[in-house]
Amino acid sequence: MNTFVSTRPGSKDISWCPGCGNFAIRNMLMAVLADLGLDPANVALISGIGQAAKMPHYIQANGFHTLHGRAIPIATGVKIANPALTVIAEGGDGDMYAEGGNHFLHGLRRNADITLLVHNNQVYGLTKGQASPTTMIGMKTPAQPEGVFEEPLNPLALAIASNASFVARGYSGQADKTKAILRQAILHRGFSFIDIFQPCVSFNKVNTYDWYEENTYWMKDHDPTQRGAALQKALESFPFPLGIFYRYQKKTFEENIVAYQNDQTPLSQRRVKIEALSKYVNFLSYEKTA
Ligand SMILES: Cc1ncc(C[n+]2csc(CCOP(=O)(O)OP(=O)(O)O)c2C)c(N)n1
Ligand code: SF4
Repeated sequence: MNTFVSTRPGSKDISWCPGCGNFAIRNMLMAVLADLGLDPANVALISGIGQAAKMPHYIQANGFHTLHGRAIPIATGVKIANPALTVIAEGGDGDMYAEGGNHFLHGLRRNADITLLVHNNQVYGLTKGQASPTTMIGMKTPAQPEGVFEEPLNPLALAIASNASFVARGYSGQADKTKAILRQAILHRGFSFIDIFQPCVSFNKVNTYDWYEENTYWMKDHDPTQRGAALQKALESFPFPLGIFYRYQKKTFEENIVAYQNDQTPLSQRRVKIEALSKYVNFLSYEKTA
């Protein structure tokens, strides 16, 4: 069995707080990747900015820590360049739903064969607990001292409404069931989205481990092929359902692009044909006019 280790050569420390839900998500991911027999050389972890987004530093595999909110387009590009890679995009609720909100929407529509993990701690952890798009109404934060008054985003309902191909919610405090979802998400061909509740023990004193235990439940007898029922489940709250809400198989982004229609060679292994390009961009005969 291949192993995934949590340190990179030369890395000294980890900046997550003791007790943070991120540790469990990292351990689940390493265990599932190893269990699937994947080689770290064929796995790419792509993240934006935030505490959750530090994951590529804490798992030894290919990694790209990019700009705030930009993990999804980079992960899509990596997958197109080399479809043989298992590509995981990952970050926090602020990173993916606020700074990266636009990319989240279009990632759902585009259906590249990547897995998206959102560590949803309902605050901005790295910048000390300001409200994120999923913070509950009424919660007081350092930047919202009178309490949050905006409607929280419902990422699952949004994903199902967009006809995303795999939509699920897990909880970092319940590893076995969340690991089973993660495994199915990675095996799913297409864009697999999992929102994972992840307690921020330092800056979110409302949504604690106890709060999640009391306010979530695992769905039983839910048929994830039924979109209407999935949407109905996604609209439920207090308690919030956990599990796979919706699953739908359709053509992936890579399968739709012309470059792969007659040639399966990964783009990363092809030579740039300057002569062919010059047909479209006549830079070879550029002349100075002034
Ligand atoms: C364009 C931009 N805006 C704001 C910031 C500051 N910033 C860094 S991390 C962060 C919030 C991260 O929150 P979240 O994505 O929820 O992740 P967490 O730290 O909770 O895991 C912000 C606002 C930044 N680095 N770049
Ligand atoms: S601030 Fe919160 S999210 Fe960040 S490492 Fe600490 S507990 Fe985790």
